[in-house]
Amino acid sequence: AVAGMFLKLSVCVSVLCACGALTVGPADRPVALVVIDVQNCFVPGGENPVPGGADVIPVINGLRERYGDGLDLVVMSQDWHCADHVSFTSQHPGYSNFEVMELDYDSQGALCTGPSPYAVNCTGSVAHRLNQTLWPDHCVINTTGAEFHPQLTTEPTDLVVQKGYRCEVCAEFHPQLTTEPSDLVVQKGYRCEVDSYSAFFDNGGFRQTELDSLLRQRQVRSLIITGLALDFCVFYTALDGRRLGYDTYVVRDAARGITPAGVERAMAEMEAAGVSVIRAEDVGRVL
Ligand code: VGL
Ligand code: ZN
Repeated sequence: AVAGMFLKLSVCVSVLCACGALTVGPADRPVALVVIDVQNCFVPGGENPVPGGADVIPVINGLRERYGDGLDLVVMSQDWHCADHVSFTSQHPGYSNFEVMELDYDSQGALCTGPSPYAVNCTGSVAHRLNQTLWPDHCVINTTGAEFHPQLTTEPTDLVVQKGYRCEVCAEFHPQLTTEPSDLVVQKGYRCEVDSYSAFFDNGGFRQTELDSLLRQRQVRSLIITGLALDFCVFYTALDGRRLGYDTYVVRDAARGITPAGVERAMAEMEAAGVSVIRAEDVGRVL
């Protein structure tokens, strides 16, 4: 990334020297490719599939070939849920997949809505009511060290049988997606009691991921956002990116949505918020 920045800086400087009047374009500061949630759980065959989700992979792999050539950083986000995450239909008896329920939180972001086991630290006054779409279990953190629920008593003499890890490789990146050690990986949605569509904030705006500060440290100006799902995680990441002051682009053919109506609404809201929707073939103009 540093080499890429220097290369770009020196090219800019020499162009400026050569033809003084040229204005410094948006590419005078680093550009990040942001790859949202391209995980097995979100492609057909996974637990929470986005129609055509796998089609974004070659497009994204192609975009990242410009790394060092105007593209300075690749950010990968992962939906990274507790097995009993509040967004899972399985946690809400009587509800169905894709139904929307209301979840109440206090001012600190503690869940006040029972009967979730996480609704224990609420101070009593509801400060936020969030609409929560309920999803099939997906993107469950897969470590053998996954902790027991804090309210569950455990004893060293217990015989522990680990079972029911519903998606062994679900939270891993899709195997056809190119990844590099220099990628910045952001795991989101690991607070069990609140969902997190955006790679910047949870859905209540209670907590921030480290993404914004990492991008600021690297002086990133522009975000090129791709991935899944266009009407949820890509959409909210793009709105937050714009709100945080980044020049924000969404690559339409490097993203897929869950529903056509959702995609239509997301596109309109993004454009209204100042996010540019572009095509992969136009990314060169942004770099
Ligand atoms: C997503 C639904 C639930 C996404 C994540 O990545 O768009 N959608 N969790
Ligand atoms: Zn999720």
